[in-house]
Amino acid sequence: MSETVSVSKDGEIAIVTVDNPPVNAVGLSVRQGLWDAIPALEADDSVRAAVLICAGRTFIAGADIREFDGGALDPWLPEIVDRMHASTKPWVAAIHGTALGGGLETALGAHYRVALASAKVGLPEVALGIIPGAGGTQRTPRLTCAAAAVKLVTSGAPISAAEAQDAGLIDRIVDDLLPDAVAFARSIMDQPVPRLDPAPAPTDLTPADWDELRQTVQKKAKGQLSPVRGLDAVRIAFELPLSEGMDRERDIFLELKETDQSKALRHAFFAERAVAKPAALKGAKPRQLERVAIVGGGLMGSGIATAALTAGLIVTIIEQTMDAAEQAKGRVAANLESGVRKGRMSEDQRDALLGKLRVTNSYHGADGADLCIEAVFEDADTKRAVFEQLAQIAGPDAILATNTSYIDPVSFTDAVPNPGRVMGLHFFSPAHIMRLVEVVRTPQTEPEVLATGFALAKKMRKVAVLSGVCDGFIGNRILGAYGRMAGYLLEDGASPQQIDAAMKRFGMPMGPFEMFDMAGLQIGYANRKREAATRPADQRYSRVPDLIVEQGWLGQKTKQGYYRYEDGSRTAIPSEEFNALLEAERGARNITPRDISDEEIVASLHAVQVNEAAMILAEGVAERPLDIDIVKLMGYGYPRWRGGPMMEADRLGTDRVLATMQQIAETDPGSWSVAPLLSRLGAEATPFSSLN
Ligand code: T1G
Repeated sequence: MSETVSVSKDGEIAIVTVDNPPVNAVGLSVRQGLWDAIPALEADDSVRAAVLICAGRTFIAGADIREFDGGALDPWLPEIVDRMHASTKPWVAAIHGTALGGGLETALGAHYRVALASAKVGLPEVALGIIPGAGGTQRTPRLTCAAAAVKLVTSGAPISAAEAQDAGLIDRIVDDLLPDAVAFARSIMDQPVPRLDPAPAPTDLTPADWDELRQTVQKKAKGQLSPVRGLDAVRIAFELPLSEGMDRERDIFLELKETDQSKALRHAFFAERAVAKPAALKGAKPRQLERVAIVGGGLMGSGIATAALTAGLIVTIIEQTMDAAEQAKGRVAANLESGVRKGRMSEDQRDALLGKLRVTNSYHGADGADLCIEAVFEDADTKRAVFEQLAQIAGPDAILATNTSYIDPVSFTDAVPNPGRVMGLHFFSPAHIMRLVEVVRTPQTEPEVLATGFALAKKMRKVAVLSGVCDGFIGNRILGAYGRMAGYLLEDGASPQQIDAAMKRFGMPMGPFEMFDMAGLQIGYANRKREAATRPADQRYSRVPDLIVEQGWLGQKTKQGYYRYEDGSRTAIPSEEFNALLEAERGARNITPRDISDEEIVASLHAVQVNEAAMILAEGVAERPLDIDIVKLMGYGYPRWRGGPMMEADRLGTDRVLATMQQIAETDPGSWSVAPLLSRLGAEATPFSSLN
């Protein structure tokens, strides 16, 4: 055996236990152990059947993703699964936790599968830019219908044990996993061992149906390759015998594993976990959280309250009047109702969560709170007043957090006693949906307070990234550079629709100008006024964003911004009025518009983000390039299959990004400096991944 696979017996039933914490990934040691166990049990006349079970919290959660960057190591999982399926003695997979990827594929190699009702099964490989590579696309279609197989493979989403049983992937749902699995094995050990029919799986789908399915999957994949290739592999199961289908699946799997998209998605997977362990928090223990008070029940405050309730906390919203407080409660109720409609919770769960919400117009709502979060108007004086009240009423050790998205927390909390308990918790709107939280440390914030912010984010099923203090922290500061460059490109000759279309082809959910129109143009206007005092005198200033706001064009909400909008529609329509304003402004600035290629737009907008990120890293506002990537992936819709701007810079070649930034800086030295990027990468243009 191996140190991760052991065999015991219960009479004539062999129990093969995989024990490879934390998630029983089927790494080399597990594969070797299974490879050896199968023939050993075949040769043991005292064994009539085998149960495959896992120790710890879950059944096998897949291949060991860390092995992907090295060469494939014998024994390969497909061969192990084939060997198990060819066994003359029946194997029963006993599933708890999540049987994912290679885990489900191993279970499909067994002849039967039993599971706890709480178990889930899935084939999430497409989320890693690959497809199942151990028979998942070939065995699933031979056990369930084409639609279910296509959905499992191309969505990557897990399904419950009950759904899997309905789909024919699980034989029985049991209460007490091991004894019930052994009993099940004993009940079938004298029956003929069931085998998958190697013939092409039957289906009534026509070639036209498959083509239509492929288009649907392609549209949903938004540029990602693996879902579409997963569909191709599933289709093969209905056209070729099993052995040929397995070969074709393996070819597609090996091809995708080497793609930039898969490397980026694997980077995102591990980065999403690494951000939770910043060096600054090493050894810091989070405090227990039970009660949260939120000051401000507007869009953000009610979203944060919804997330806190869903995380199991008791929540009090403090508003200025009872009427406003009741309106806040209504917003929370609407958010929870949306969760019911989307099947994320039952009506009873919704009611139970609402039962843990109090609303009040008194700061005494903060009595007994472990954590108070300020989510009022983005104005330092308004926030200062809130913290003065909280400092008087909340407990002396209560953690006091601000949801400010730009302003230095110290600038309005300097009067708070015990400043070590002050931090920023920058949620992204809508706060009950967006997964990113920037946990902002002031120079005084204690590590355990920050660790508590990270623990809160995890309870909310969000991803926290540690940020130091600067204008806009990590994400909005980079957005500032992005928006500034987009404005320059606009003045120099591009149109909003050209810039937005280029960025959507890059993979962004929307372009900068559609995004600004959606968010509302007055936010940027206020920020630019706030920044005016510190803006470098020789930095190019595009007046276009101010001119449109001063026209009363605030974006979607006024049906006119960079685009125009029909009543009740969010569809951005090129605007003659805007174009006229832009032309007039170009004339006033003596700018002769030039043709700007999509390539220049994408390269410029990427380079200035990476350059700003280099400054953020150099200042210690972010710890690692992967922190920057996760902020962009989780908070700004950056295409996950590119891994984030820093991963994209490595893919392009940091020397190319450096050259683009040098060109930009030479053209407009007052607005841009390449020094930060150059100092971060060095003349040898070190890849960012080596700095993680
Ligand atoms: N390989 C290596 N490490 C893994 C891993 C995996 N498959 N899954 C998790 N980890 C690590 C993770 O990095 C973290 O490490 C720790 O385990 C806990 O994870 C042949 C080729 C199972 C639902 O894609 O979805 O099979 O940070 O924090 O929130 O066709 O982990 O502690 O050092 O996420 O309880 C397919 C990926 C692989 C499943 C548990 N399988 N994992 O969530 O814990 S490809 C997957 C998950 C494949 C076959 C193909 C989740 C989880 P550290 P965690 P969790």
